[in-house]
Amino acid sequence: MMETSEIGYSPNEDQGVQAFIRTLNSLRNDFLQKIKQYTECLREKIFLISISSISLLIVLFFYTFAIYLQPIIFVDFNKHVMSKTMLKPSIVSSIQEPYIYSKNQYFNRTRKPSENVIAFLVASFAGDIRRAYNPYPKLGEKLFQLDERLGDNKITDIIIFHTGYPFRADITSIVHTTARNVLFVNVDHIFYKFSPGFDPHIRDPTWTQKGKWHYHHMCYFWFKQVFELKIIQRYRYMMRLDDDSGIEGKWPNVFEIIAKRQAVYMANRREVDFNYVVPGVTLVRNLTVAFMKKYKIKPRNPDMMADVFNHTIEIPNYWNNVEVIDLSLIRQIEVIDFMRWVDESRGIFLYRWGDAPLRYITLALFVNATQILHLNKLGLGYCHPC
Ligand SMILES: Nc1nc2c(ncn2[C@@H]2O[C@H](COP(=O)(O)OP(=O)(O)OP(=O)(O)O)[C@@H](O)[C@H]2O)c(=O)[nH]1
Ligand SMILES: [Mg+2]
Repeated sequence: MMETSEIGYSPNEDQGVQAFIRTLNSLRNDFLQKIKQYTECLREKIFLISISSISLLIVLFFYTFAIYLQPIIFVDFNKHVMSKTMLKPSIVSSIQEPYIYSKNQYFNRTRKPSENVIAFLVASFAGDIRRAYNPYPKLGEKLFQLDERLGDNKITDIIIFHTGYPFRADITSIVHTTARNVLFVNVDHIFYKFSPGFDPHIRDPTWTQKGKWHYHHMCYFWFKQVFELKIIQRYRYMMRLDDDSGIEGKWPNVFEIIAKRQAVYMANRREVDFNYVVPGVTLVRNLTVAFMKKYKIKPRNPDMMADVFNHTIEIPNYWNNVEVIDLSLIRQIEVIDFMRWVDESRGIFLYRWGDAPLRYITLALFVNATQILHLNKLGLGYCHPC
């Protein structure tokens, strides 16, 4: 105290300093407390931001992945070639058809299937397609004509592949129209399928007839699916006839002719699909080239293959509203591989590659010119529409 007095401090002044120091200490403690709270709060926020960023990154990753998996507008055929699944040998798959109704069953009789078959595809009357109609009355007329005009002694089975549900009256009227065995085979279980990976929900077709994708399904059916059906495996030759087409005049037994001439295809007249009508149809050439390269295939029919490649804006086809085909062709491994390539390229759904040009290319790849017979050269008449 004496010393402080000596150096000029009074006791009151000392107390004042201490109070000031206490205030400072308390302020400092408050400040540190606030800093601590703020740091904790910041840590919480950083944690939340990190979680949000990680979630965002995960979402972005899956989004990019999903985009990558979407059908590509231009099919990368080289990548296709490298795909591991491509190297697996193929086998004919035989999908069991769940609903078959046959005339034999109707008359409660047993009869062996014929060697060959005449196949139709129709849409049963339904209200959920744009142009709903009942195809069976007209089909009945077609079957009657076949009995009259085709010289096969009315022994060839008829298969009516159909979607939906024919009325009982439609079935009975058909089975009484023809002397042949008739089988009604429901194909709902396959008809509405798409090529693997194709998303019909987010895409619009370049071509629509009846329903949005119906025409594409029809092409897919006649190009590939029909040959995978179990019921088809028992037959040797298949004649396809559309319900809007007909045979005219007297036809000989075309199945006998094709067998005798050791042919594998009976062709209708040549037509073309123009790229400006069917955008993307010419892209089928890329797939064909990649396929030939991969399997080192020299086309068995160079003229037909040249026809595929020599016209810039068009792809040729045989108008296969009517055709006769040796089913053993479609059972060959390399032919099945080609069909699978087409399927996996998704070209049928992306570009509406028709079954007719695809069949033409199949023939160009695997069938000699001498193995193809032509209706016009045989003098066989045909009508469409009729
Ligand atoms: N079940 C079913 N059958 C169909 C459908 N579209 C076509 N078809 C049948 O498939 C066959 C071929 O169909 P079309 O409409 O004649 O097609 P296209 O032959 O390419 O066309 P055109 O050359 O004009 O005759 C016909 O017998 C049709 O009845 C469909 O959406 N569902
Ligand atoms: Mg037709």
